[in-house]
Amino acid sequence: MTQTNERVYTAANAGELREAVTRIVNEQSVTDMHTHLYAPAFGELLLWGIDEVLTYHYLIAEAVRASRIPYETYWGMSKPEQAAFIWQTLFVDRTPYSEACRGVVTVLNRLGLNPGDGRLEDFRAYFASQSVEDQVDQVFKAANLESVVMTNDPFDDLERPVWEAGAAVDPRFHAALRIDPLLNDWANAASILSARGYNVDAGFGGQTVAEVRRFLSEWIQRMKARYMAVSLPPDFNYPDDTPRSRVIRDCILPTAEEHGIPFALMIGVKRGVNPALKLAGDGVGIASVDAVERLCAKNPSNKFMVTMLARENQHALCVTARKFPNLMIFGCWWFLNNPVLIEEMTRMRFELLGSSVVPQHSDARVLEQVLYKWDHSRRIIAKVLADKYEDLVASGWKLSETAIREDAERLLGGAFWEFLS
Ligand code: FIX
Ligand code: ZN
Repeated sequence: MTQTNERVYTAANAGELREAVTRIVNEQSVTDMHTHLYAPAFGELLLWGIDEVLTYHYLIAEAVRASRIPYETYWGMSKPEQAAFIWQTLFVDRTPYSEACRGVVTVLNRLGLNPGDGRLEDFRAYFASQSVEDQVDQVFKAANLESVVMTNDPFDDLERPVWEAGAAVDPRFHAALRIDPLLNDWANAASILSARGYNVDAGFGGQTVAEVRRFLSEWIQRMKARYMAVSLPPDFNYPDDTPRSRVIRDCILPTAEEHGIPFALMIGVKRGVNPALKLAGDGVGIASVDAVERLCAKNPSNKFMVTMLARENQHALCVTARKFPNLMIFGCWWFLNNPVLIEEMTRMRFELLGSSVVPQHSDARVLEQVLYKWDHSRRIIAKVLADKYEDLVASGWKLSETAIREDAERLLGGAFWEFLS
């Protein structure tokens, strides 16, 4: 749509496009549709500050690898000692150009601290002078974030009581009902539900299906969950004769449809490849996109959001999204969240799906990480978009600033909200 007097780009002024796209993408606020952040009402579950930034599990893996210290030595340290060890190993003894390290540098820079010459004690002093509420406001503003979606686990004993107490949750933090135990550890989940008063048994006898659906419905309503989500191993298959398929078919899909919410599947994580690294010890495996195709084909009244962890799965996943309007693909998950792979995936998705994709989520676990994750990703999204626009105007199209704004809005949040609505 073109408005009068607005800037229009054609082959003649294509040289000015890149600057305009960068500006517009930077001005566009973001809905971050998958994070591990919590609203301040969740107290200590909301991680923030330099020691948390430095002890991110991505950095733990890099520091233990670089230093070759025994795992027990690392885990035997206090959190401040771990943070100081990682700072020394990855930022003082080495040049911090890995993506996770560069992320810390960007965070410090965006907070007005001096990553190059600064000392850890200076950074700590800055964070000690902030209140968590002010820090949330400041970080949301600096990252140009409109809202984030949390990962909310009704099986977590720290999180559950906060919901049950009816805590007032900052409206910038939306909920997502995360249900990994139901799908990845059914026998255990069934016994937890049974202990909590649901008439559930691991053999699917009696009221099990209705009771699991009651559990899901209660939590969707209590959290006002925007979607249900699970992470799955590379051997995820659907349908098959496992309890996982049964729970998906009989419990999750009908409940998701009843509440009009999507089911998000994050496929391809090999949990605990190196258990000694704890949260940092998960790996990746190539999965089957056929299972996603079958889910979408057999359940046209359900909405699915899918991200896959293996680079090798990305092309087939894009093709599947072209076939199924009830599938939204999202984000460059975890080990894919590096510039080389974000650029490759974003380019492929734009070429195969236009703006019908959620190109990125942050997966931030620590508040300040949204500063780097969005800063780095916006830069790549703008770069790829400018490339596509340059090709388009060279082919004869007239591109208005309004059209660029509409694309940026869709890519940084609109496509997600539209898919939910
Ligand atoms: O399962 C997930 O949501 C993953 O994103 C996490 O478990 C993972 O540890 C992570 O933080 C990746 O970025
Ligand atoms: Zn995650």
